[in-house]
Amino acid sequence: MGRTLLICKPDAVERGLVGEIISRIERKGLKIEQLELRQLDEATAKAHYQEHDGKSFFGELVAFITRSPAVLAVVSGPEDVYAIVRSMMGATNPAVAAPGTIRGDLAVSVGENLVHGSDSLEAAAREVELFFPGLAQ
Ligand code: D4T
Repeated sequence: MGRTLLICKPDAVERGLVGEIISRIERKGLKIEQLELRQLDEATAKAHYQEHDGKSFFGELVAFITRSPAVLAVVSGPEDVYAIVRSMMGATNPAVAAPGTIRGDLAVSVGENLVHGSDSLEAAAREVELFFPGLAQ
């Protein structure tokens, strides 16, 4: 069994696409273990995106992810569930995200690309613990 963190970013909530996104995850056969609408604070957003600290888009990224509530989900499935969710999301840039993926079907902007998914086993463990501490116990 594996777990991963999925974030329906503020643009997904604002555009009313949370149901569509969660529905795709459920139809795929993955399980929603935790689901919460939450306003992220700046410190949590910076911790989550620490690998991008210092990049040109870091300020915009933190401002975007904290501008209105996001929906946080812990998704469980097979060991490589993080990779399954990533492939369903499509490429970071919606211009090259394949049709059939969440970003390929529903997004047009790199800055507002609807979803975040953990990109490795280690990232999944770290991110689930950051947003839902104690879940692993
Ligand atoms: P996240 O982390 O949101 O799941 O996206 P990805 O894993 O697909 O992409 P990423 O970590 O490379 O980028 C994180 C986040 O930053 C935004 N971004 C990215 C941006 O606004 N401008 C850029 O040039 C890049 C590369 C989009 C996703």
